[in-house]
Order: sequence, then C-alpha cells, then structure tokens
Amino acid sequence: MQEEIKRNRIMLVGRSAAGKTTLLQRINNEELKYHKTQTVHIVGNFGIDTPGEYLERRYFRGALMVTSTDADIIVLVQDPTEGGTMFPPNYGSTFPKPKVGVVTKIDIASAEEIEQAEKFLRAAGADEIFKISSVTGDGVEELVDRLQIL
Ligand SMILES: Nc1nc2c(ncn2[C@@H]2O[C@H](COP(=O)(O)OP(=O)(O)OP(=O)(O)O)[C@@H](O)[C@H]2O)c(=O)[nH]1
Ligand SMILES: [Mg+2]
Repeated sequence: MQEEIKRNRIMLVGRSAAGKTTLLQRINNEELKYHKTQTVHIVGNFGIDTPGEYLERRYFRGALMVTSTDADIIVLVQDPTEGGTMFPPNYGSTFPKPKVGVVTKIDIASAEEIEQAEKFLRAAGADEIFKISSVTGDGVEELVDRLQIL
C-alpha cells in the first residue's frame, strides 16, 4: 500500500510588491503576470495569497490571524530591494505555526541587500530562510521541497 504523504497549506505574508503572488504563480506553473492582490485568495490547493495591505495596516491584522488558521506553515516574504522591512521584530510569534522566511528577487538584489533581508526575516521570527527568484526560478525547487506542498 502506498503511504499518503501529507501536503501542507501555506499562507504568504509580506508587504505590497514583495513578490507573494508571483512566487505562487511560479510554483503553480502559471504565466507570471502582475496583478495587485485585493483580497485573500487560494492558489491551487496549497497556497493562500494575501494582500500586502493586510500586513501594512493594523486594521487588517485580525483578518490575517483568522486566515492563518487554515495554514500549516506561514511564509514571511521579504523583498531585499525594499530598503527596509514591514515586519515588526518577532512578528511571527503572533502565529503559533512554523514560519519559513523567503527572500525574493535575488536576480536583481545585491549580496548586501540579500543579507540584510535575511536579518529582517530572522528578527521577524522565521525559523528557516530560503532565497529565491520567481523570474529565473532559482531556489524555488528547494523551497517547494521543504514546504511539502506539491
Ligand atoms: N526581478 C524580479 N521581480 C519580481 C520577482 N518576484 C516578483 N517580482 C515583481 O515584483 C512586482 C510585485 O510582485 P507581486 O508578486 O505582485 O507582489 P505581491 O507581494 O503579490 O504584492 P501585493 O499583491 O500588492 O501584496 C511585480 O512587478 C513582479 O513582477 C522576482 O523574483 N524577481
Ligand atoms: Mg499579490
């Protein structure tokens, strides 16, 4: 008998333009196409995409908490070219779930920017960090393996 492997569901959190939707498109083998995320939406049977505003505005933080109950892993998404972070220190502790940090856009970021982004994610409470480019696909396979979503 074949053993059923449990597949995880992930919720992506990060500021506007961090690269959440594009990463989900890449994982789901969709054409990379920019559209602003206006509300929570489900991608495939594995991804919960959220709008950047849910992190940026205090008013929406409760919505993220509620949405996260359906997720097995919280993915904190950081754009290294942002020049700062929207994640408060220890932000991840609001979610009693494993937290994986993802540095996006490594195809256009400098080594220093990537290193700084990693520090932001560690400070936010990411247990592990992956560095990826949704454009070139670098690092995406390793991330997907770790998340056990496909
Ligand atoms: N060069 C490069 N650009 C990227 C990468 N990932 C995303 N982008 C670009 O960054 C912009 C924003 O990406 P989105 O994926 O829409 O960002 P988001 O986090 O979903 O933003 P909201 O929906 O506003 O919360 C788009 O123009 C993408 O093409 C990447 O890995 N490399
Ligand atoms: Mg989006």
